[in-house]
Amino acid sequence: MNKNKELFEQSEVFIPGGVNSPVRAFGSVGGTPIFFKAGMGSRLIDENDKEYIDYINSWGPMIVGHANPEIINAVKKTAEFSLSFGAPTSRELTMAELLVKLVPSIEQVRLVSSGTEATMSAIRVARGYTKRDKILKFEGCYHGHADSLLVKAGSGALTFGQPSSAGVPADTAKHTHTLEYNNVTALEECFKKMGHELACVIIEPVVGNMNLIIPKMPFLNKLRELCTKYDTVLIFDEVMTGFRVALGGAQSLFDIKPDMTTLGKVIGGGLPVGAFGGKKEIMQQLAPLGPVYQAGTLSGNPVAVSAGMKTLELIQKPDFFENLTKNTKSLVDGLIEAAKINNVEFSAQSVGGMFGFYFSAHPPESFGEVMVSDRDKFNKFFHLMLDQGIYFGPSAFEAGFVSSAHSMDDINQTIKAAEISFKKLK
Ligand code: KE4
Repeated sequence: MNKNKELFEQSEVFIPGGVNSPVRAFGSVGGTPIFFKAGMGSRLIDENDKEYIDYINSWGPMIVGHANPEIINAVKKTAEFSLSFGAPTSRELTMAELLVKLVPSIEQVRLVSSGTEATMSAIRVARGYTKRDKILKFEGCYHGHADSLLVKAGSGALTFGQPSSAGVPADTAKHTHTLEYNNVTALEECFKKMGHELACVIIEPVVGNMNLIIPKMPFLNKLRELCTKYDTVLIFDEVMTGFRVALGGAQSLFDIKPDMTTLGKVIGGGLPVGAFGGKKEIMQQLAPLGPVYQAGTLSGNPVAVSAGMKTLELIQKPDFFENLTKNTKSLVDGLIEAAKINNVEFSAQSVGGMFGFYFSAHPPESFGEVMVSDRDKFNKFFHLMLDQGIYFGPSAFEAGFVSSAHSMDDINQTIKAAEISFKKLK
């Protein structure tokens, strides 16, 4: 009996859709989700004891691989002194100091327990600071599941073809405007029309939630210029790109200084940590100092922060991102070559330790272009690779991730499996 099937059927009885997060349900790729029981380095083991090379990394956090001994020890040591206090600890001070040091645009930062909390809070403080209600996001970008942000969202919301969610009051959604990513003209027109009404713009500075899309510099520069001109808060949602594409995040790659940054994933090392921060004058709006309320029982949780701190320590090692970027590029180049040999229309690209691949001639530059890539071929390829023990994201709208635990053997094994898969796809 396939234990994954058994467990999934049981889970569907007690958990909506059998999962605690929709993208895990394999809804768009079909088939049965894999139930994992262990991870080690670049590998995962499922309940049937089948081994996989993992390119999801828990959607980003596991950047130094699964069950990293130094992180596990840090968590064990902290846990021995209780799991939570609901009071300040020196550990979260150390984390805050480190985030301010590594991300210079952040003058003050507050820790929360998820990326959603980070973006939800950043939007609220931007609205409180500017006393404006309207916000601007980009079609296909996903910023977590707060009501204001589930409007033409990406990731799971896109995977299920429901870019806007039920349950979000029209009165809420009406304050959220969306534009096409990388469209400078649309941006200029929008600001001309409502720039003075916009509290903030929130953007994925490298998109990972409608698959991977790289911004065009004129677009990012124009965005920065217009936000400055209209006193609109520019929020870089670096929950996925932070400490993933570079030590200083995407903002360090493009040399653009946002007014606020949201973080998550890597800064928790696999445990629940999110953060939002930015200009001190904006962050001072937050309770208990200012009128914008925001709170959390487990915000800055010492055990979660210890996993994040150890992760951030490990990724600061010399050449960490150089090697990660090189290995990720080797994977992408190998996949492109394997597809070319088999005459399969395919493209792929990477930024730091994240990558995207598409069954279209060129990497997409916008939501519209993502939608025309061949999803049926993606789904077939996904399963052909999964059968060979290669675990990519179960959606054509997700980016993939390489960790420092992925060896060149792992990557070469993946490319060999891709050659077999592309041959079958022809
Ligand atoms: P969480 O609330 O899931 O920690 O973070 C929300 C979030 C915010 N901003 C960006 C740019 C994000 O990518 C995310 C979450 N990413 C998805 C993966 N595409 C999480 C996976 C899931 O939803 O299960």
